[in-house]
Amino acid sequence: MARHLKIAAAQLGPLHREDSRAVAVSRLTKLLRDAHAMGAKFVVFPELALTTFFPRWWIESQAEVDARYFEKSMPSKDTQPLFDEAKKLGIGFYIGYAELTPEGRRFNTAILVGPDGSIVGKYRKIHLPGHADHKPKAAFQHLEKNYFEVGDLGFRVWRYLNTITGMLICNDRRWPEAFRVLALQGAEIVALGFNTPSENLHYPEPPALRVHHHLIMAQSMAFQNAVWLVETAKAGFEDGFRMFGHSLIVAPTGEIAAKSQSEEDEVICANCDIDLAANLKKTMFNFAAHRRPEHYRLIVERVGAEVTPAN
Ligand code: CDV
Repeated sequence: MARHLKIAAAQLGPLHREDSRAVAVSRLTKLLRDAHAMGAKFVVFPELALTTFFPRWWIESQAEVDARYFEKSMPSKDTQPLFDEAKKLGIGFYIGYAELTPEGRRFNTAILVGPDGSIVGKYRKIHLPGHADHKPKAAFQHLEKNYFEVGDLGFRVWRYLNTITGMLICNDRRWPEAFRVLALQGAEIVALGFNTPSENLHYPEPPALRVHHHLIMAQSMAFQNAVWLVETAKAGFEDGFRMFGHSLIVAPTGEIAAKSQSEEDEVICANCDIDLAANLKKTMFNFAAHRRPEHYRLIVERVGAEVTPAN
């Protein structure tokens, strides 16, 4: 009998600089209840879902950054109500947050929480976009390389709600390697939260084109790796800076099963047939039969492109 799992993407509208953790947690808890009312058993929240997207600002005082934006424990007194509500409703969830470890290391992190409220898995973002240097003339910045270390936990999957589930965060969705490493471990679901500015920091680009790239990447990554892909945005004009919505649930066929309509708090849900990928995995994307890793060595040996013609 086919396995079905009702999965929700719980999109957040803007969270402003002045919004407290209590505001964020109460909105997340409301979204969780909405998802439960739709029958969801697994809810995917965005990247850095407890605060505004602070890497858009250069902030001199690390003490201020740590106090305002980083979590020293998870759950904490502030976030416990979300865990309690999820446990009460019997729902599992993915959520992203800025992690400050006891050793003083900082990561852009996501966790997978079981329906019993326990933390099942942790992922620390590996593809950190943007820059580390201060660009005071830019309209906004993207300082993830300043505020976070590259994740040290690798790309992993977990047994979760009778599926095999992996986690990624935002910019990871642009890198086929990340998905393939999850797929090679048997991933059936990939959960991912994102914050993507509607404007390009580096050069003028129509916002619609940025959404187009987001959609084609999601559809191709889901299909080529035969996984259900759930991508959840934090969206809207956050402290005046716009980020697009377009939260998605994509089937292993590459078809969009659900898509958000707004740039506000919004839940979308799909009844996902986890076994939908079985035929694809036995035929076109039967990795064991068709992959040729002996010809893929450059993928791990070379980081940047180098012009190396054969003639
Ligand atoms: N939070 C992100 O990782 N955002 C990047 C932007 C900077 C391009 C993204 O890939 O959406």
